[in-house]
Amino acid sequence: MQPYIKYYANGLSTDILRQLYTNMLKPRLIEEKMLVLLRQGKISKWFSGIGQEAIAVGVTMALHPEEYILPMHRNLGVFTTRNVPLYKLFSQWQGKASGFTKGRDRSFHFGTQYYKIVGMISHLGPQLGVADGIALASKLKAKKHVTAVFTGEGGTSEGDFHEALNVASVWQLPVLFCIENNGYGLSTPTSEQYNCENLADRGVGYGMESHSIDGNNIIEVYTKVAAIADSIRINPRPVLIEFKTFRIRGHEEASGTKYVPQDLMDAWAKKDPLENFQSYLKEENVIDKAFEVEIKTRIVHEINEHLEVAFNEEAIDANLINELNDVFKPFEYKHITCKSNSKNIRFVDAISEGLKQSMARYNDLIIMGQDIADYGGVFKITEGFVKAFGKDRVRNTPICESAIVETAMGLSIAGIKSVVEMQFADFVSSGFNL
Ligand SMILES: Cc1ncc(C[n+]2csc(CCOP(=O)(O)OP(=O)(O)O)c2C)c(N)n1
Repeated sequence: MQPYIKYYANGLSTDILRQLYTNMLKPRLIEEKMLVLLRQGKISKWFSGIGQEAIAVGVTMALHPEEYILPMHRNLGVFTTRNVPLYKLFSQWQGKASGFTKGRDRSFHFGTQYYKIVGMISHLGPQLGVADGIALASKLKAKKHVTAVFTGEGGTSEGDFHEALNVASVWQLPVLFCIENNGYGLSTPTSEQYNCENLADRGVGYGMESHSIDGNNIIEVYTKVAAIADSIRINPRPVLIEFKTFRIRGHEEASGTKYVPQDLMDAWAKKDPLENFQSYLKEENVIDKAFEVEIKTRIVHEINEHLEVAFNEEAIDANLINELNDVFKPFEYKHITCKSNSKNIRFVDAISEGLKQSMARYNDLIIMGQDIADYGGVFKITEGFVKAFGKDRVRNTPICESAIVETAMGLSIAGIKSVVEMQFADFVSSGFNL
C-alpha cells in the first residue's frame, strides 16, 4: 500500500522511527485483543482510541519521563509508551487488587505518581485546571518541566476549559493543552459543538500561542511537540495544540457509529496512522516484513502473558482496614494544651494569624484567591502577606473558583500545599466540578 499521509522524516534516526512505530503498534494490538475479550464477555466497557494512537504516542515520546501527563479515556498509548506493565493495566480493567485503584473501579480514572500519569477526571474539563497546578509547582520549584494535558473537542465546550487556559495564560504556566479533535463528542458532531473553524484559533483569545497539527501523522506530532516542549522548558508558557483526527469506532463499544456518515468513515480510514506509517517505513527501508512480524509476535506474546497474570489473579476481597489505610495517612496524635497566655481575638483575626503562622512555618505553602494579594482580601485576612511572603506565594487569581480548586489539587499532586480563599462562601459552589 502507498502511504496516503505525506511524511517528512526531518532527520529522525532509524531508532526513533522504529520506536514511534512500535509504540503505536502496542496500543493497537492491545485494543484489538480487548475487542475480542469484549465479544467474549470477559471485559465490560471499552473506549476505543483506534486511529488516534499517533497523538498519545507522539506527545508522550516528546515529553521527558519525569514530566506529568494527564490523559483521557482514548489515550492508552500514553500508558504503554510510559512502559506501564501491562498486567497492571489489565488488572485495573478487571477490577483486581493489582490494578491502580485496587479494584475500586475498572476504567481509566486512575493515576500513578511512579509513571507521572494523572488519570482522567470523569467530568472532562476539570483535569485541565489540575495540569495548571502541576505546572505551577514546577514553575515555583524552577524545574523547567512541561505538563501535558488532554481533552477532546467536546470537553472544550466546558467552562473549565476556559478557566484553565485563562489562568495558565495569566500566570504563564508551562502547560501543553492538547485538544484531540476526533470529530464527535459521543454522538455530537463538531458543527453542533462549537462555531469556529479551528479550536486552535481560540489561543488568540487567551493570549496564547497555538498550533494545529495533523494528529494522524506521527512524525508531525512527535517532531512539532518535541520542538514546542523544548521551547516551553526554556521559556515557560502555555501552548494550545489542536490535533485533527477522527474517532473510527463508537463512543464506547456498545454504542456503535450509525450516526456517522459513511463517506467520513471511508475518508478517515485511508488516514489510519499506523497502517500509513508502516507503509512509509517499508518504502523507506526502515523496517521490512521480518521486522514487522517479529515486533508483532513479541507484543502479542507480552499481551497474552500479562493477560493471563491478570485473569489468574484472585477476585478482590474488600477489607475495611485496607480501605481506611488507603484513605488516611498514619499519624501520631499529639495533644497540644492551650498556653496560659491565650487571649480572645475575633474569628477573622484568628484565621489571619493561623495562616500567617503556617506561611512562616512551611516555606512552600501558598495562598490563592481573589483580591488577596496587595489588597489583602475582602475581609483583610491576608493584609500584609505579600510583603511578608512575596507574590509567588500570595497569589491573586482571576474569578474562576473551579480552576483554582483544580490548581490546588494539581499543586498537591506535585507536592505543594496550598490554601484557597473563597471570597464569599456561596461562590464555592462554582468550584464543585472537580
Ligand atoms: C461534565 C460531563 N458531561 C457529560 C459527560 C458524559 N460524556 C463522557 S465522554 C463524552 C463525550 C466527550 O467528547 P470529547 O471531549 O470530544 O472526547 P471523545 O470522547 O470524543 O474522545 C460525554 C458527553 C461527562 N463525562 N462529563
